[in-house]
Amino acid sequence: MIFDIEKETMPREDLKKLQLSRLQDLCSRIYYNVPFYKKKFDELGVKPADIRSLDDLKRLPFTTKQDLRDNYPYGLFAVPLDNIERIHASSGTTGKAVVDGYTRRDVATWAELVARGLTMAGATASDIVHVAYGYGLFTGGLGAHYGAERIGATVVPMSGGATRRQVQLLRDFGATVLCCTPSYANYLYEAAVDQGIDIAKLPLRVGVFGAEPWTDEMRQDMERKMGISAHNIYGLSEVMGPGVAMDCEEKNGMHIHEDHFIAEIIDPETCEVLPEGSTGELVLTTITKQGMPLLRYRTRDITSLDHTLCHCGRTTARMTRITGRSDDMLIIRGVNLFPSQVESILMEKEGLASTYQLVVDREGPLDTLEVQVELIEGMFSDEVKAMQEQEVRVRKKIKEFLGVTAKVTFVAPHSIKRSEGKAVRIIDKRKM
Ligand code: DLL
Repeated sequence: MIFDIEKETMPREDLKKLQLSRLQDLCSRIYYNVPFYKKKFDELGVKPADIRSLDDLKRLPFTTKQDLRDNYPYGLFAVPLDNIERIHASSGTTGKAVVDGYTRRDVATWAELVARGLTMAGATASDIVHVAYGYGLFTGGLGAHYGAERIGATVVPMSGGATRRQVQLLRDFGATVLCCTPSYANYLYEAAVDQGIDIAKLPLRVGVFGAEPWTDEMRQDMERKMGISAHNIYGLSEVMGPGVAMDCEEKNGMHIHEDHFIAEIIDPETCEVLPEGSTGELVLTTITKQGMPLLRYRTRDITSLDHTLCHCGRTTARMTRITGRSDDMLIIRGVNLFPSQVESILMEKEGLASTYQLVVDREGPLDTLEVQVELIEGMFSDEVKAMQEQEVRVRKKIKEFLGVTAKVTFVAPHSIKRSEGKAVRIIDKRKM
């Protein structure tokens, strides 16, 4: 099913025309209403009227997370505060919070885009949607909530935490759709096993998982053990929250709602726009947002775009699974590495759980990497030798495929701290 057949299957030529007129409108709105953008345009000698084609986007300035921090809290709003209906923010681990303001229309658009995504995942008005993303300033909970209401589903606004109770209510309320981070879904699965509940036997049939990187191997594992169809959902607070892009039934990249966002891929070092199909940093321009529109926002997320037609019939571009944020990229003795690359290798090995951590440290001038991975229940062996041999096999594979020498340590089931939201995959002792 397609939520908005006209917009989601629009011929690309028409879509581009719509994008251009919305981009021109955006440029006028921000030039005349946001001093930060007026200054940037003036410095580059560009006026809104100079934007005559989508290609002219390249002439416009980028916006970075630092720009948002410098204009904290309301400096980038393009409407008077009276017209802001909602505020969300992401705390970030360092520095000031990054704030986003939504007008009434922005909230309605957001609900509609999440509704499109839920429909792509196969959810309908007959579903019971259990939302275990956190509610509050984080966009996950309320974003999924409004989207589920918009398709007419029954919403269970559970939020994160109280994991034992979540499992009981998943069973008792008969949820058919679960929205949470993939790592929390794994945690819920483990908690269910502990309580003697087999999630695969519950009515649950769809997972809407996102807010953190995860691999296709992890998706397959979750689909198998939980008896669900698991879909990837992408978004970020600054741009809207969940609902920027979503997997359809083909699970072959996430469809970007291009009538609302223009996506570009740039080289994060040179900021040059890369040719179609290249991997690089995703840059998003919000062409319909009123409250806090962003021009060429540098997401730091690494992905690539695919414009080929999808079998589902939608004409929008798809972004590949995010390998990681450029901020999360580790450089171990000169080799660039994302946690998700290690995850792909771990998930191929039988007996290893999906809970792992990369511990980075320094010995003298050299960086060291230790991969700690949990064994699944029943696989912890007293036979030290057998375990060591297995560890060596994983180490060799990491070296062979990623070019990094890592120490691999198998740890007991449930020994790595679980998160109720985004998983912590990197412990960087060099920074402590
Ligand atoms: O995580 C919004 C969201 C909520 C998305 C619920 C999906 C579901 P932030 O907390 O601002 O917002 O974090 C945004 O999380 O820039 C990515 O690095 C990462 N991220 C989000 N979705 C995915 C995904 C929400 N599907 C940051 N795969 C983004 C990989 C993701 N990374």
